[in-house]
Amino acid sequence: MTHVLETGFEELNRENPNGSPAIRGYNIVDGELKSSSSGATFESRNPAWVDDCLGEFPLSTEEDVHAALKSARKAFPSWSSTPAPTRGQVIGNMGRLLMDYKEDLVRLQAREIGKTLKECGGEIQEAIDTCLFFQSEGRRLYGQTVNSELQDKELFTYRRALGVCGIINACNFPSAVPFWKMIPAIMCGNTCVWKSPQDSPMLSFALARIMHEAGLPNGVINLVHGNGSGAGQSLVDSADLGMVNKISFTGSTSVGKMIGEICGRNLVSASLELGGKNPLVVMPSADIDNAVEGAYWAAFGTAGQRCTSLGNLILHQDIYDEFMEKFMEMVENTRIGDSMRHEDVLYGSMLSEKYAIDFLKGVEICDSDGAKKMFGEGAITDDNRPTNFLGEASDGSYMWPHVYVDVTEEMSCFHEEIFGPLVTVVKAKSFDHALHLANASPFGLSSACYTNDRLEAYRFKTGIKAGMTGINNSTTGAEAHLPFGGVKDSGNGTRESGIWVIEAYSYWHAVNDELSGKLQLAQMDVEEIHIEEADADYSALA
Ligand code: UN1
Repeated sequence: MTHVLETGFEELNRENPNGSPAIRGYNIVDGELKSSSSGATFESRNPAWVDDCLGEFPLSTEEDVHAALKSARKAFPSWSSTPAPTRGQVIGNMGRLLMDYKEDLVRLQAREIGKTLKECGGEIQEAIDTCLFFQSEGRRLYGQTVNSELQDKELFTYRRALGVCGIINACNFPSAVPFWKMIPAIMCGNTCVWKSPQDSPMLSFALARIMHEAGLPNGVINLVHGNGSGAGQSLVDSADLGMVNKISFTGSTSVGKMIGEICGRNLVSASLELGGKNPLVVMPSADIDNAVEGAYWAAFGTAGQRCTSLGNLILHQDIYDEFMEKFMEMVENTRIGDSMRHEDVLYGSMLSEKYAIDFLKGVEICDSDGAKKMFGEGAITDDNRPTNFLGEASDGSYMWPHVYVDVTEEMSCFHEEIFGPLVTVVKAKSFDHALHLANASPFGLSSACYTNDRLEAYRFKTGIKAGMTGINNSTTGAEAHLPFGGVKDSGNGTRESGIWVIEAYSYWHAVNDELSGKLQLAQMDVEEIHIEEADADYSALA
C-alpha cells in the first residue's frame, strides 16, 4: 500500500492531442492510494477537446465506500479531540498550498470541465477564501455561558462534531463547493467520505492530495471516485446501516429529495443544495445598460451551468424593447470556445457530454411549449456555428446561446431548470406582476431586481421567496462568507458558507454544572419574587 504523498502522479502510456499527460487516479482511504475492489475504472475526458483523456479512475463499489466510511469512523475520535485552533491551522495550510498551486489547478480544472480559465481562477480563489475564513473560525468555535435560575450552578453550551459526513457535489463547481462542505465539516471536528463528481475526478484527486500535504491526518478525508448510481448511492444508503451521520449534497432536486427521504427515515442530518430557476426582474427606473450586462452574464457565464444562473428574465413592458435590442446584440456576438486555446471567450464547452444531452432536452421543452425562439440552434457544429465561435466544433460539446421570448407561467419551460446557455424571457405589466412572476416557479435559490426606485427594491427584498437576492446585480456570484442556499424546491433550508454553515456540521451540547453539592430542582426550587398588590394611584399624575 502506498501513502498518497509517497509518490508523484503515475502517467499512463497515452498520447493526448495537447501533449498533456493522462494519469492513473486512485481513491484515497486512510491516506492510502486504492483501486476499486472490482478493478473497474472510468475515464475523465476534456469536454472541450474530447480526444484529450485526463486519466483513469476507480469505479468504486459499495465495498470501497464502506471501507472509506470505516476509515473516517476510525479517524474521528482523534480528529474531533484535536484542538479546534490546530484543526484551523491545517485548514490554513490548505489555503496557502492552494495559493501556491493556483495557476496549475486553474488549468487542470479548465481542462477537466471546460469552464473558462478566468472562471476557474475565480473558483479556486473561492476555495482559498473558504480556507482562510475557516482557519480563524477554528479559533472561534464559540459556545456560551448561560446563567442558571438556581444558585451555585453554571450552564454552558458547546459545539460538538456530528461524526462521519458523506460529501457529494456536482462537477460545475468542483473545487469551491466541496470546500464549502468539507472545510467547515473538518473545522468542527468531523471526518468525511467524499464521493467526487464523475466528471471531475482528476481535480478532486489533486485537491485531496493537497489536503493531505497540508498536514491532514490519514482518514479525516477519504476520497472515492465513481458514479452517482453506484458509489454515490452506496454512500447515501449507508445511512440505513448507521455508518454515516451526515450527508451533504449539491445537485438536482429529484436526487436531493431521494437523499432527504433516506436521511429522514434514519434521522441523519442532511444539507441539500438543489436546483434553481432564478428570476431577474428589470424595472423602468433601472440603469438599462447595467441590467443588460448583469442579465447577460447571469444567463450565459459558465455556459449557464451554475445553480445560480439566470432562468426567467422578467422585463417590465415599458423597457422591454429597449432592453431586448441591447441584450440580443450581446447574445448574437457571444465569443464561445476553449479558453485554453482562445482568448476572451465568455463560455466554453458543456461540463460533459451528459450535461449537453440534458441541456438539449431543455431546449426541446421550450420548443414544444410554443415559446418563441429569438436565438439559438442547439449544439454548435462545424457547419452550423454562431459568428463568434472559435475553434473546431467537433472537438467538444459546445452549445449556442439560446433566448426564448413570449414565455408565460403556464409553460413548463417557465418552471423547469434548464441547465445551460438558455434564458426564458417573460413580460411583466407592473411591479406587482413582476414580483408575482419571480415567485411563481417552484424554486427559490437566487433572484435579482434591477431598479432605482428604493421602495421597489425594498418590496422585492421583502416579497421574494428566495435564499439569495441581488439588487442591481446578477443572480450569480455569492461570496464565500455569506450564507448560500435556497427555499422551496431549492433545498431543505440548510446553508453553506460563512458562520451559518457551522450549524450544519455541529450540534449544540448543553451542559450544567451543579456546584452546590445538593440536588436543586429546576423550576421547583427557584426563588420566586412576588409583586405586592398594585394599589398605587397614578390618576392624579395623568
Ligand atoms: C453552484 O452553482 O452550485 O454564487 C454554486 C455563485 C458561485 C457558486 C455557485 N459562487 O454563482
